[in-house]
Amino acid sequence: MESWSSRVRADPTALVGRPASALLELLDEVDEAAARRPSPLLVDVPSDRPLQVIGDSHGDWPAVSAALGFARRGPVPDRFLGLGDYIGRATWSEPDPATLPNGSVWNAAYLLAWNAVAPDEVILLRGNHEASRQIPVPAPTLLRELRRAYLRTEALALYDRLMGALERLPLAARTEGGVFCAHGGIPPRALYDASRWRADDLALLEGLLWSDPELDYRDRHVGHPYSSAELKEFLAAVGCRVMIKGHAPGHSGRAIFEGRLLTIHTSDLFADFGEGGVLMAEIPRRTRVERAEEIALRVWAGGSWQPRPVRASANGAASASALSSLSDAPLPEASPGR
Ligand SMILES: [Mn+2]
Repeated sequence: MESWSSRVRADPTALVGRPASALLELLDEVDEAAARRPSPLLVDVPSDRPLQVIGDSHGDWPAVSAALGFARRGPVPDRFLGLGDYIGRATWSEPDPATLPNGSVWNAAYLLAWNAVAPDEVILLRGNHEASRQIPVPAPTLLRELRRAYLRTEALALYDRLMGALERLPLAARTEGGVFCAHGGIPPRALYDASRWRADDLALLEGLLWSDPELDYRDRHVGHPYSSAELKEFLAAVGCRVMIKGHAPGHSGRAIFEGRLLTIHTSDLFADFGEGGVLMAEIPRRTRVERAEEIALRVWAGGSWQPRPVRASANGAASASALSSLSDAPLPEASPGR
């Protein structure tokens, strides 16, 4: 019989309605593939092909499968990179809302299956939600989604296996052309030198996975604001000139910090933030990228990916509405669906 990993690659919902043994079989294949290859914290990505990048997807597997389908449309697939936060629907309703669609489970299974068979072409970084057992996030939903999708008695074991697979993912990537990719921010200054990075360093996790540019900073209980000057200094230390990230959505789709920092989100949850839309970014096949405006943005509209130029705002502030409902920030009373 065809493996579960190949069935899920063809259709992320292949697991829907199937017993837990199907997901476990898939995770066995994912674990075996991971055991066969090195697991660096910082991945070096060749710039011999375009790199298609997605931001926070939070269970929006229709957007993610459309993005990966675009990256793999040609005979030689573009490389593809996920900036983390594949899980967690952040519905904020308690205890188990009927609207919770289990999307985190199918999204994570789909991406892990692709990463297992094509690790050099489908690169997945960790987001703060993938590190939520090291640094907790408020109201995470993966366990609740698993309890809806499977028998309650099976959910904890599945949660442990799925989180275990996600916790192996690298923390950051660096393209040959000089684009640094991470979920949220930059490490503390003592860790600008990536040879000092250690897997169990919580300060490293906090900096890369939780921090926000000072323009979007709002206290999330963890993470630090970073300035344009600090970003510039860090990028020079790792041999890069531009950074692409997800996480704080206030400037999603817009370049800030003098064209050095681009934020994207790839989820219906964040379609109203920043410049708006479900976004994908193409880092061109180029040996030297100097500015975020050289990155090609696409927005999902009417069933296809439409080009949209990257706009730079010198140091413009995020809109008040964006700042008032940052994901993972302390929550306003009424924020349905976030
Ligand atoms: Mn995040």
